[in-house]
Amino acid sequence: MKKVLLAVMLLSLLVAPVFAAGQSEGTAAPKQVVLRLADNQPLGYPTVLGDEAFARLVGEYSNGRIKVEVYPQAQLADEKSAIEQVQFGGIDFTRVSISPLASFQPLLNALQMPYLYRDADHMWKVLNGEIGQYFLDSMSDKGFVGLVYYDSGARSFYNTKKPIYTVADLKGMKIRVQESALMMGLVQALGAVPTPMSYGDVYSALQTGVIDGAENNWPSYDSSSHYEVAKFYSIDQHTRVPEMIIASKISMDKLSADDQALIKKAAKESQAVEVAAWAEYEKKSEAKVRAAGCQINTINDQAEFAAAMAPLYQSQLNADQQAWVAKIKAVK
Ligand code: GTR
Repeated sequence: MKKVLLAVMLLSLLVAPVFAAGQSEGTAAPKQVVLRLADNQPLGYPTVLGDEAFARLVGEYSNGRIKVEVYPQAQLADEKSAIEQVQFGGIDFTRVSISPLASFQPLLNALQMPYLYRDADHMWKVLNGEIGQYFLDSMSDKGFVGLVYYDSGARSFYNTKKPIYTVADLKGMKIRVQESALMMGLVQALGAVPTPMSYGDVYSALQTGVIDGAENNWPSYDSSSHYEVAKFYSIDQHTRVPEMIIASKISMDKLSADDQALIKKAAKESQAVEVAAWAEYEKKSEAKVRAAGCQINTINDQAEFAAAMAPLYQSQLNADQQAWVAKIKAVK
């Protein structure tokens, strides 16, 4: 018994300094936990507003005991390395596009196939229903905890050269894609040349002609200032790629079950803030780039684009993912 007591005392001496931060000596004040969240979008961007709502709610539900610090604008890391660091517990949370996340959990590709959703309502029914929850839960096999989906609208092509009306117009164009095999395949299927590149490098690559174009939603086209150097935006809305906040499983496992639950609840509740901000920002961004003189055209024959990309449903997906796609399409 004495030995056990001694061991416990020794252990507490060793461990005490680690947990001492934020706890004044002699009081029973609970120790403060500080967790970091990385986002590659700037302050004021809808996802960052969502992150901040999440942080606020975590603070509220834990009576200030858990503090989530939001680091926007890729201050902590670019998107891919933020995911890697979350996997290793170096960063506690990150808000990312599920495109690069699918390199870590390929199942996610089933959620972001070209022209998969009939419209935004269909996507939200899927994401906020049982299917979406299954995919969030699937992240735990890979060292993550999937917390919530955020809106990211629909992505379209833009470039420095000319308006795109048909698939043939894209032929041979060098198009930057996210670091994702599916996105590479998508651009290849249209006869263009995919160039995977981190988001932060795209502006100068467009400016110097290393690439001819890229693809993204209105808010990113605006906030990245890509519209300044790539003036032709052609609305084909080839894909809706949701975004997700993931937590590090290593960080979450250090917390009590109650704390994990309050974090999950706060993340889910922050979705409403992001989605509302998204709707507003999308309109503002479109108006801003139009006013800045960008040449914007709508691609009338989206079916031509969809047909060119249809083989990806076979070539990029295994049987399991294909079965999920069928379930997603069946959601009414
Ligand atoms: C944006 C997304 C970013 C990043 C970027 C990209 O829509 O919010 O996280 O994935 O696209 O194209 O790299």
